[in-house]
Amino acid sequence: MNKTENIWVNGRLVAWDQAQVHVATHALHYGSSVFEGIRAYETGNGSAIFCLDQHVDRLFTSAKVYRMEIPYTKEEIRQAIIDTVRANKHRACYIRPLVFRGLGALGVNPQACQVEVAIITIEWGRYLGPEAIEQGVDVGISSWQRMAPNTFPAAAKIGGQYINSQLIAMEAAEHGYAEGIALDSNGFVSEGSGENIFVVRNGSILTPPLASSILQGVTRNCVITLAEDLDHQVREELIPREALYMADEVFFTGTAAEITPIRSVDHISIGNGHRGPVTGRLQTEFFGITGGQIPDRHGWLTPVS
Ligand code: PPE
Repeated sequence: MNKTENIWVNGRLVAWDQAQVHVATHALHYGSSVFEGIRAYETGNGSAIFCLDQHVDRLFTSAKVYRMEIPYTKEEIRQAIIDTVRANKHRACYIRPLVFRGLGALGVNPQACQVEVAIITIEWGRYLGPEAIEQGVDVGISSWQRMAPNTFPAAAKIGGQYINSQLIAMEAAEHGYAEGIALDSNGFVSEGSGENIFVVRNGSILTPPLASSILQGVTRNCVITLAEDLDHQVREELIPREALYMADEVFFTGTAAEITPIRSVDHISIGNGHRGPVTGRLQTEFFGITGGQIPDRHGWLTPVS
């Protein structure tokens, strides 16, 4: 990770080396944080932040679920994100807003701890490797499941929940896979450690519903919209594991992963083992819009300057 010049911390921009926390920070002990991952793209007409409002909304929703009061308004956070990208003179970057419980008490109940906010921006290329977008990735079903619905609020982007993602990601790497796919507590397909998943078969597009313990991805929503623009209906329904092996195409979506084709699952090749036509058309739209070559017809881009 390369240092950037500025990090926004509790209302002001500070130098990278100054953005530090105390070891008694509650979030360090218990994962008490909510966060976002957002991308800014070089559009050919300056940089622009993708789906800024949707991400800020989800940050506040995650905080609400976790009974955490963010000490800024949505508009203030929105502006702070723009200011940080601008201050660091990025053309394209990954933005990480983080809201966490700081100092106050060491017990489990976090409510005595102050809520702190930071916004970090870094340069971040292809999440699953430089060739992934064209070649696709090899993935495996994880032995770790996503959390059962009465254990953690999967739809909220809460720091501590990412222990589950870390176990999935580390196990996948250990097995030589680019990523792992978790099943939900009923055994249906849920999502990757940091991506939503889509399945294409006989022209229909399926994706797991919110009840399969997924994060309701911003990119997932955009891809559903783009698919509809291309006259494909997307159905949110329970997906059994074998539907992955039987699929014509499978792909991941996420801010970091963008739209990444999956070419094999558990060493079983998907379709003909190459990026499929539906995935390709969705990528053309997605990268066309984020790259500024296709008009931003859904109003997804916020210019930085
Ligand atoms: N599921 C999970 C568990 C998840 O973490 C992400 C985002 C998604 C789905 C896709 O959501 P969205 O980005 O709104 O389309 N994962 C973020 C974190 C990746 C990381 O390594 O950290 C991301 O893509 O920014």
